Amino acid sequence: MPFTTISVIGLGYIGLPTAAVFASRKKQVIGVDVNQNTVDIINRGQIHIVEPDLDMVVHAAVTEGYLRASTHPEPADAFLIAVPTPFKGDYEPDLSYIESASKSIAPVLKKGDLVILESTSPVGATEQMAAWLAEARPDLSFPQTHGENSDIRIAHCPERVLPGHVLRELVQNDRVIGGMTSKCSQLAISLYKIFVQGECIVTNARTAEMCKLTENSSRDVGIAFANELSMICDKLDINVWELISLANRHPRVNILQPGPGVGGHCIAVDPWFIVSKTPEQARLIRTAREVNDSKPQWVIDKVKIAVADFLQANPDKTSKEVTIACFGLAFKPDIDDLRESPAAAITQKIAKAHAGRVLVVEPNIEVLPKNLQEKLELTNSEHALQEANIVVLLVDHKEFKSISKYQLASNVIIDTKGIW
Ligand code: SAJ
Repeated sequence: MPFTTISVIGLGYIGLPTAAVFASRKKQVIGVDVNQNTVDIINRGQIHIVEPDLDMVVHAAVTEGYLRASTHPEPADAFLIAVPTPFKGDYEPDLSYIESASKSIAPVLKKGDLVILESTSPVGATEQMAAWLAEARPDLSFPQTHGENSDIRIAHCPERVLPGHVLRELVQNDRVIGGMTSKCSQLAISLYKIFVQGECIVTNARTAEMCKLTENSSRDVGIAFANELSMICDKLDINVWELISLANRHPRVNILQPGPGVGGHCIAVDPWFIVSKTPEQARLIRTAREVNDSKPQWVIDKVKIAVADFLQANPDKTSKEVTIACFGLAFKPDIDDLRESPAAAITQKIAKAHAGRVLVVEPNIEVLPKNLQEKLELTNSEHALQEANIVVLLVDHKEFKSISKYQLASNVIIDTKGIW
């Protein structure tokens, strides 16, 4: 087996579970992160992110001595780069984390090593990473100049795991292996086969990069279609949920679900990597992003109309006396991740604009994060339904699905997920 020591650069939502799973297969794993606090937490056998069962796997890996974190790269046989690839203000991809990760591992590379880029990346990023490595290590040869005879093997193998199911999907999902040469792909397969039970399918690096972007864009376009339908149906006085369930009875139709917008760290970002490379061709992909990004404001406008209607029907009240309750803050159901969440953004904007009280129900958290504390009161469903005049359902958490029509009878309801 060519891999005794494996290094994972970037110990976030993808890097940490990947490092822990390699360690659980009794490989020596060095996790590297620029954040000293993250490194300290992991070295105590704890985790700094939320993912079911990850705490146990990391704890076992650290206490058994297979996983160790550090702020500085050390020699290893394989390096997996799993750092963020955000976009800049103009939706241009920001490769600066990949650049600094490559430059940080370059000094410890040795002949025979494998470097894998796992971060979701625009087409061409793997070649760019290879160029940075080659520039830093002129004493070693790389696939872009030496093909199958290179000292260093390089591949792009995008992660495709679903937050909340990461440990299962890491093992079970098929893996796209985009080597810069065929030997690069073969070495990458032997690395992933340490824990992957799904198929490892070989392609080139550019196709692997585009494949990951395509998967998330496909979902984004699908959700945009559902969101556009929801706004059309609102105008035409048609129940969009009924409409979609009827249309989905057709054997070749499978429409996704509308919602308050698209959140998370991937689907709302990755399509821009296609648009930025091919702006003239990627028209549908861009429009889908714009439709999904416009949905939160549409929901806020609905709430404003509901407040105005309520005041008209209750002329003795002022807007200060109208209480709004927002149900759900997470970016999708049954998780506690509030980052990049349209529900959280909508709630924050409602709190800013509304003169009266704004209550929040989020069963997956115990305290509101600092940026959401101003004017918002965290409470439970029962209390919120009792106090609120207007109820806005933003996330279809399982706790909310069991609320009955009877309990909702005295509130004005804006249901962005169609569960009530
Ligand atoms: N959403 C809808 N309607 C739907 C489905 C989802 O409005 O019918 C919304 C969700 O509420 C959420 C957002 O879309 O705000 C994204 O949620 P998601 O469950 O579709 O995806 P993520 O962001 O949690 O994970 C995605 C996955 N990609 C695909 O399913 C194609 C995952 O496999 C990727 O690994 C991940 O992105 C990633 O890291 O790229």
